[in-house]
Amino acid sequence: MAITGVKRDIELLERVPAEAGDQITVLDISLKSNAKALQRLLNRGVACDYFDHHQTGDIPNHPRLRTFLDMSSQMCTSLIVDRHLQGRYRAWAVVAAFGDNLVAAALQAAQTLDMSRLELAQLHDLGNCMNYNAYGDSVEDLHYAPTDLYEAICPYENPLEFIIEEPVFAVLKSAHREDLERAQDLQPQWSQEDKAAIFVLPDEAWSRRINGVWANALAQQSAHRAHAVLVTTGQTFRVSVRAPLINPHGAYAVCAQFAGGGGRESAAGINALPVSEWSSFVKAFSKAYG
Ligand SMILES: [Mn+2]
Repeated sequence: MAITGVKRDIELLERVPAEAGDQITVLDISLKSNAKALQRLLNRGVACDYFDHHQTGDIPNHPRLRTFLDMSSQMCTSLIVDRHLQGRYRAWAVVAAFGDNLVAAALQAAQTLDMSRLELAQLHDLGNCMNYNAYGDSVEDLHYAPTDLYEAICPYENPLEFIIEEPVFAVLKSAHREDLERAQDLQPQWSQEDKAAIFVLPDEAWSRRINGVWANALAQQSAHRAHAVLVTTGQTFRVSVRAPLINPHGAYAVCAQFAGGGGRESAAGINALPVSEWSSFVKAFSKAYG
């Protein structure tokens, strides 16, 4: 049995119905956010192997818990698992590392695979598509429920065979392109010369799927410009701010002025900005970057 969800859905352990004597494997969710549920499972007699690269908090010391944690910036969960499995499913680990945008680490891991440049490019594409399918507010926003995607890939030892045999890759690739094209048709809601621009996406599933990917694409396209991408959700906006790539600072400071704002210097966000605070947001953003 597999329990998973959209990318933002990380408190998964509290949904695990394991009993004494069961063995569970946890992948790619922060131990800090799941600490209580983990402790409960361990106390109940469940054994756990925990693989992750996010914030850990305190790591419980328990005879039934084995941890495989590595927070270094060029690591992701698939590469931690790959190390543990000694390369048994390395091509899939490479797909996942590409999907996490760890291109250098993916290429390095792929060195033992003896693949052509074209084959590696296909793994890269597949990783991007699978990553794209994780973004949305709920499973209903996605093209494939993550559990279905997991079951679809399970029979395949080789991702290149999966690409040929199953429709999933082609479906996700064209859906990704369509979502991006919709976003690219939009004009900024507000902009100041070539220094700063704010885009507002409508309250639709494609907006919720593409906003993060699109904000990164905008940053790449106009490296001198700061970007804010807002997704309308009823009476609020979900906000993503990207500082200019050539001077990646200030995003956190803009978002932290609003309730529910946070993130990093280069990329930050606000969970639910009331629509009534639109002009305060424009002012803060323009003061920082205009
Ligand atoms: Mn991860």
